[in-house]
Amino acid sequence: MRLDDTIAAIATPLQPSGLGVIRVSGTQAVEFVEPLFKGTGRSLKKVETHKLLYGWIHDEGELLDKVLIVVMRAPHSYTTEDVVEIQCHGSPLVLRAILDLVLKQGARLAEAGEFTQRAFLHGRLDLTQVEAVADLIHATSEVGAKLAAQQLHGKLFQAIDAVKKQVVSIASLIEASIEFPEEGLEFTQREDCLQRLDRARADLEDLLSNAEQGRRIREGFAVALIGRPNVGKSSLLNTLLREQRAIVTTIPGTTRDSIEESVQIKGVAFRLTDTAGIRKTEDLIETEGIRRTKIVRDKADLVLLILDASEKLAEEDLELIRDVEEERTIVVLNKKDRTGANLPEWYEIISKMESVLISAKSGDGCDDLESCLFAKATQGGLPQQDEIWITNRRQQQAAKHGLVALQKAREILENSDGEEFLAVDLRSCLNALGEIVGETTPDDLLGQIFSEFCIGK
Ligand SMILES: Nc1nc2c(ncn2[C@@H]2O[C@H](COP(=O)(O)OP(=O)(O)OP(=O)(O)O)[C@@H](O)[C@H]2O)c(=O)[nH]1
Ligand SMILES: [Mg+2]
Repeated sequence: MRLDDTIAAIATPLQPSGLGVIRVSGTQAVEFVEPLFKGTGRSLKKVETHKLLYGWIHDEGELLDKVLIVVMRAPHSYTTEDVVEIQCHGSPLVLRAILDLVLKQGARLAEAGEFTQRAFLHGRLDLTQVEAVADLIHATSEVGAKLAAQQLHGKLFQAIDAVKKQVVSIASLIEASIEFPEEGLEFTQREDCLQRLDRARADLEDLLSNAEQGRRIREGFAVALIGRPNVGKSSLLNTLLREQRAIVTTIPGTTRDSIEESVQIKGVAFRLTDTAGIRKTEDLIETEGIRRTKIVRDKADLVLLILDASEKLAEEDLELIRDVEEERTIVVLNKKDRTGANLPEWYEIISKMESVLISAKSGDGCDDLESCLFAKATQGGLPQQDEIWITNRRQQQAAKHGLVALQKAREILENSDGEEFLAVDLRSCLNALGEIVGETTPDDLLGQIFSEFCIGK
């Protein structure tokens, strides 16, 4: 991708809104916007950096919109290049017209994530911060957004950098001893190296210990709503979403395909999936639906097993009860309104499992169910203030590789065996850590990360 030209894009959504922003970045940013702007003050080329200017954007004299313009001169901008941002009214037509004028002046339409990519390539953001930008934009929960903000602030970069520095210090001790092999590693040096290795290992293990939970917080906990037909799965989905999202009818087998929607409970995101009711059927579409249900159930972080408390247990219910894994399941006893708020007579069968009596129809008991979901999801911990967690698989995988390399290095050092290979393991650890922050990340992976950004970011 080129770095030497000037790029432009609309940075806000194309929907009627109060404000819209067009962003221009590159050495000719000011030059391209200057002829389009009529302000009260001096020419854009001479104005102070970071100062808001009021005026009009015009197309050869014809007024397009009243705007505020800010020039941010290199290197004090998001991309570290000269940046001009035009704040106009959030009209999709006006935004497109202004962007077209900037492009006509010679700017190139930016690709998805290209502003952020420039910030990364110019060293203003490391790769964890780049990912944090995307995470913050797409965050679906308060806790997820807070973790992304910590990462954007550079906390994960600092944590990884600290481990890297320790590994570098060990590597230089070892490399010195390789240069003078007749001297070898002295006892005190070996002890020193071992201590440093253990500290680096502990720090990395610490970071990794919350990674799975961090990923669930970022993505939202996957919750599968399962049960036999007609127990009220779709009704429950709608009640938890506070929206009539799924079709509900009295006919068993209403839901054929899985439906996924996100909901936030006490600041944590849950991805609820309503599924086709499980039963024996000859119907081809329903059979496929049931096959999908089982996949959703097996992949879910948490399962809501829904039973109709107003009826006797059916063979399908018993089969489902037998199949569930207790630690990730909450049994939902639905249709409380029909039982006079009494537990069903068969309650004994599920009494050892966590259960909540609710009415999906009236919403009665759904607060308790939400609390139960929240408690179960956060058993694995919640980030404390200022705490930094790894939140994506890419970072997690690389950190694991780093840890394995450190463990190998430790074994070699401990057994005083094959010290010539120590440097190899330490370098492979540094390589893995470098991948997390973007120093040694392969180009295709970088390309993939930026392609997932929106245009204008
Ligand atoms: N009285 C009462 N009826 C309910 C309750 N929840 C659901 N129902 C009714 O039960 C019937 C089935 O509800 P659904 O939500 O479609 O059930 P489902 O489990 O999604 O069914 P399938 O999609 O066929 O698997 C509908 O008539 C609902 O109105 C409840 O809490 N109380
Ligand atoms: Mg349904």
